[in-house]
Amino acid sequence: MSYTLSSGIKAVLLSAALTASAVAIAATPVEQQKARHEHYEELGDAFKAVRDQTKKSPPDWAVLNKAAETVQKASVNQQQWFAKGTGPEAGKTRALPVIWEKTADFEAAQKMLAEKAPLLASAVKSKDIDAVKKAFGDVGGACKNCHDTFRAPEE
Ligand code: ASC
Repeated sequence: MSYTLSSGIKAVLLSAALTASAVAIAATPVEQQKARHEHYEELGDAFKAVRDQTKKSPPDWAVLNKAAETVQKASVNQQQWFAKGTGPEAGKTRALPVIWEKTADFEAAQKMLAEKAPLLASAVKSKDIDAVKKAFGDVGGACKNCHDTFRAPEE
């Protein structure tokens, strides 16, 4: 026996599944801090991988491509990592309270990365090393711009 589901039922099931996963992701503020930390470590590692490759001649384009895609994915919807209540009030973090005080400024800083990261990914795809180096510099500028204001310096 086989069942066919209407698209309406499918939509309901899909939305239920997404809600369940969103609940699983939500977790406690401390767990969210940990997930955020790991996520940005991964972004940092990918960024460093790009840097390493820009110093090689020729670069490993496959490594570059994977890293640039990781950077690009991470540039999308960064706000998801900064839920209210996940600042220093929740536990040890370098995320500064100003993130939740000057939200428009914070979102502008996120936007800088969202705009630069795709340029890095497309430069890699076209194997244009000069464009890769330029885009890498711009992406690094976006990282730094945000960190300067919204992240506490390392202890
Ligand atoms: C890194 C890293 C950053 C950026 C930034 C670029 O390797 O961890 O946050 O580069 O320093 O200017």
